[in-house]
Amino acid sequence: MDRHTINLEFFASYELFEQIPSLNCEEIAFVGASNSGKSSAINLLANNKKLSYTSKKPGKTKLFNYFKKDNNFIVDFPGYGFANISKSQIKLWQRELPRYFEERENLKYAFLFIDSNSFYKSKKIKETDIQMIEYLNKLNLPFHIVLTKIDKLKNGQIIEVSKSFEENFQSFYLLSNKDIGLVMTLAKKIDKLI
Ligand SMILES: Nc1nc2c(ncn2[C@@H]2O[C@H](COP(=O)(O)OP(=O)(O)OP(=O)(O)O)[C@@H](O)[C@H]2O)c(=O)[nH]1
Ligand SMILES: [Mg+2]
Repeated sequence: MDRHTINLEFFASYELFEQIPSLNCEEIAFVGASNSGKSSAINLLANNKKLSYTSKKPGKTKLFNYFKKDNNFIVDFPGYGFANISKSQIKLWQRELPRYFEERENLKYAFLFIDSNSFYKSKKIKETDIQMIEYLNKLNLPFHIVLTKIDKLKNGQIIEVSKSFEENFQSFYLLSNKDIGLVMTLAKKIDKLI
C-alpha cells in the first residue's frame, strides 16, 4: 500500500506577528494543549521524524512555526497549558496570538488537537480546549478536532471517546503514530483543504 503523506518542509519560525511575511497562500493552524501531539502530527503527515521538534518535555515550540505544503502552509503553534515558560513569554504570546487569529487573512482552517488518553481519564474536555473552541467559533473559523494517541486506548475506550465527540462535534479525526491508515485519512483531508 502506498503511503499517502503530504509534502511538508520547514519554512520559518517567527516570534512576532509582524515578522510573518504577507504570503500569497492559505494557512491551516495546528492548535491545542501542550503535549497533545501537534508537532508529532506534522512529522507523521510528512513521514519525517525530524521535521518538527517534538519532545516529552512540553513547551519547546516557538510561537509561529511555518511548514510549507506546496504553495500553502501549516502553522504549528506551541500548546497552551505549559507551566514552565517565563511570564514575559506568556505575555508576549497573549499579545501575538490573537493578532494572528484575528488579522491573518491567509488563515482558513484550524485543527484542534486533543489527547484522547487524557480525555478518557478525565471524561471531559479541558477548560482551555473549550475556550479555544469558543474562540474559533467566535472567529467563524472552520475547524476539525483531532483525537491523538489513540494507541494508548483499548478498542472499547476508543468507541466511548468517539461517541462523546460525535454527540458534540460534526467531524473529528482519530490519530496514532502506530496507525498509518489514520495518518493517511488526515493527510487526505488536509490535501483537500489546502
Ligand atoms: N503513544 C503515543 N504518543 C504520542 C503520539 N503522538 C505524540 N506522542 C507523544 O506525545 C508527546 C508530545 O508530542 P508533541 O508532538 O511534542 O506535542 P505538541 O502538541 O507539539 O506539544 P507542544 O509543542 O508542547 O505544544 C511526545 O512525547 C510524543 O512522542 C501517539 O500517537 N501515540
Ligand atoms: Mg509542538
